[in-house]
Amino acid sequence: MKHLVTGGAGFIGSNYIFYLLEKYPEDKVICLDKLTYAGNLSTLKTVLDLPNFKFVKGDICDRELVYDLVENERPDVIVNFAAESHVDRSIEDPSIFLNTNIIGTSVLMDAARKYEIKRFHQVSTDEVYGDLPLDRPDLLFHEDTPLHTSSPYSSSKAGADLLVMAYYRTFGLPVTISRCSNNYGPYQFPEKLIPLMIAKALNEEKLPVYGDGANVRDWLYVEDHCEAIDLIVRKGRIGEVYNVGGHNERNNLTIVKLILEELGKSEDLIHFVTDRKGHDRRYAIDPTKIHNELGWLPKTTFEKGIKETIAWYLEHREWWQTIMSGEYQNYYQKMYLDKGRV
Ligand code: NAD
Ligand code: TDX
Repeated sequence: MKHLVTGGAGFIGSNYIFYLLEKYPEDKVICLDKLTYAGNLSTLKTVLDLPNFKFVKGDICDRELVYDLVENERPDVIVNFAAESHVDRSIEDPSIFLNTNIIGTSVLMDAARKYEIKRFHQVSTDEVYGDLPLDRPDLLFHEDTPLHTSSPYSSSKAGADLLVMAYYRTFGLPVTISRCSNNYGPYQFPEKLIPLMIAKALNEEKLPVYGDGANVRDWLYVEDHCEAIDLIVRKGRIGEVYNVGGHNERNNLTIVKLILEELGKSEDLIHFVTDRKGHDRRYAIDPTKIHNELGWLPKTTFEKGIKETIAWYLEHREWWQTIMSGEYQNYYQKMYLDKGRV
C-alpha cells in the first residue's frame, strides 16, 4: 500500500509513520509537511534514508504542489494529520487555523477526488464535541453527539469534519474520520501539557497550571491512536466517524503531581495561573463503536505509558532542548538544502 501522510513531522504523524514502516515494511510512505514551528524533521531522521520513505516539504494549502504530488505518486490513501493543533495559539491568532485546518483539508480532498484516491482519512479530535460537566461522569461523547465547539482550534477541526462529510455525500469521496482524545507519548511538542511539565520540572522552573487544575482530559498513548487509525484506514466503513479513546480520565493537577513525583521534584514548583479563555472542563470518549466493529482496544495502560513517556523525555533531552532553543528549525536546511536533496 502507498500512503500519503500529511503532518508527519509532528507528534502523532511521526509516530504513525514509524508504526506503518515497522508493521508493513513492504508499504511505501510519503510525508508531506510544511515544517511549521511544530514540525521537526529531525524526528524522522531514522527513516529519512529508507528506500520506501520520502519526505516532501510543502503546505497542504498549496493546490499546485498537492495536485502535482498526488498525480506523480498516486497514493492509495491520504491520511491527514497536518493541522495547527495548539488551542492556546488559536486563541492568540485564529486565522492560520482556518487556513490549514479547513482550507488545507479541502485542497487535499479536491486532489483525492481528481486522482480517485481510494481513501481519504481525516484525523480529527474529541474537542469537536465541546465539553462535558465535571459532575456527570455518566456522560460520554458518542459519534452522534452534536458538534459544539469552544475554541477557534476546535471550531476549525469541526469545520473540516463537516466538509469531509459533505465531500462524502456530495461527491461520493471515500472518507473516514477518527475523533481521538488527548494523546501523549514520544515526540510531543513541549508546548502541550505533559511534555511542557516534564521539561519545566527538569529545569526546576514553575509549572503553570491553568485555573484550578480540575479540568479533565481522557489520555491515550499515541501508539494506540496509530493502531486505531491504521485499522480504520484498512477496515473501517466508508463515510463513518470513529471515536478513539481509552476510558482514561485524569484531571490536570493529578497529571502534574504524578510527573513531579516520578521525577522526584517538589510540588512547590506548581504555579496556578490565569485560566485559558473558554477552557473546556472535561472530555470523555465512548469508544464502543471502534471496539465492536474493528476490535480495537488500547494496549498501553496509563501507568505504563506515562512512565515510559517520562523516561523517553529524560533519555531524549537533546530532542526537546533543541526545540526550546529554536535550533531544530535548521535541520531541514542541513539535511536537505545543504545536501542538495531538493
Ligand atoms: P502537531 O502540531 O505536533 O503536528 C502538526 C504537523 O502538521 C507539524 O509537523 C506541522 O509542521 C504540520 N503542518 C502544520 N500546518 C501544515 C500545513 N499547512 N501543511 C503541511 N503541514 C502542516 O500536531 P499533533 O498533536 O501531532 O496532531 C496531529 C493531528 O491530530 C491534528 O490534526 C490534531 O488536530 C489531531 N489530534 C491531536 C490530538 C493530540 O492530543 N495531540 C488528539 C486528537 C487529534
Ligand atoms: O501550560 C499549560 N497548563 C495547563 O494547565 C498547558 C499547555 C495546558 N494546561 C491544561 C489545559 C488543558 O486542560 O492542560 C490541559 C491539556 O492542555 P493541552 O496539552 O494544551 O491540550 P488540549 O487543550 O486538551 O488539546 C489537546 O488535545 C486535543 C491537543 O493539543 C489537541 O490538538 C487535541 O485535539
